[in-house]
Amino acid sequence: MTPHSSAPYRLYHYWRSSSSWRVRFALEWKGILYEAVPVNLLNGESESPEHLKRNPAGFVPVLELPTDPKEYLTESLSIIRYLEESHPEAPSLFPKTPLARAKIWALAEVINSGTQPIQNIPVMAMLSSDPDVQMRWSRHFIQEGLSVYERLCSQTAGRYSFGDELSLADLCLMPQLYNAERFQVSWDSFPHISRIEKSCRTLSAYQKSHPDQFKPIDFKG
Ligand SMILES: N[C@@H](CCC(=O)N[C@@H](CS)C(=O)NCC(=O)O)C(=O)O
Repeated sequence: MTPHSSAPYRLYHYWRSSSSWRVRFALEWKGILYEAVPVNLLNGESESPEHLKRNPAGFVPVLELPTDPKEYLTESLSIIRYLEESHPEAPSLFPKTPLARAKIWALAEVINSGTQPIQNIPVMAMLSSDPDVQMRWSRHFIQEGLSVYERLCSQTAGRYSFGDELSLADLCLMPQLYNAERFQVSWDSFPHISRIEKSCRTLSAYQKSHPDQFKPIDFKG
């Protein structure tokens, strides 16, 4: 899908990748034009020489900058920080004080380092080829991650994870909840997460960046 063909940024992404959704969400929130270029994680495209030149890990997302020569940025949180710093005029995703920023980074890292990597496709493939084993593993670690997030954000949450302003933390939490749903993990017993999710759902940036908007028409499974 190419929402804006003359856009300055090009985002290599996969529709269901939670790390990709974080960056799509940030771009939409900040109103930054981008062209979304799909990279298939299921058919070897992410391991192709072209993609490995963009990211040696073979992961998405990758943000291509309109520079000459082209620059490729990897790691979703680093990309979002780059967008924040290079578009300071656009709505911010980071609170002003160092203490507040440290708290939203901590929440983001509960997902980014402590939860998402454990249920990445290559990790699951190394664990077992049995889908039931993979399911039990993922459910366990998603449940754990969300439980930590709930307790941590109980000190800070308002409408969103940190007060009443959308932040990087929410951009990490929403895609993780999408994964939780896929793995049949409920967050009904987590009142803060439930409230934050309801708030985010109403945002047009959430809706426009949602995986459903990018799902290939012929996708089966
Ligand atoms: N820490 C990285 C994680 C990136 C990542 O794990 N991407 C996944 C999709 S969410 C991926 O590309 N996996 C490759 C694969 O499944 O083969 C980031 O935040 O960008």
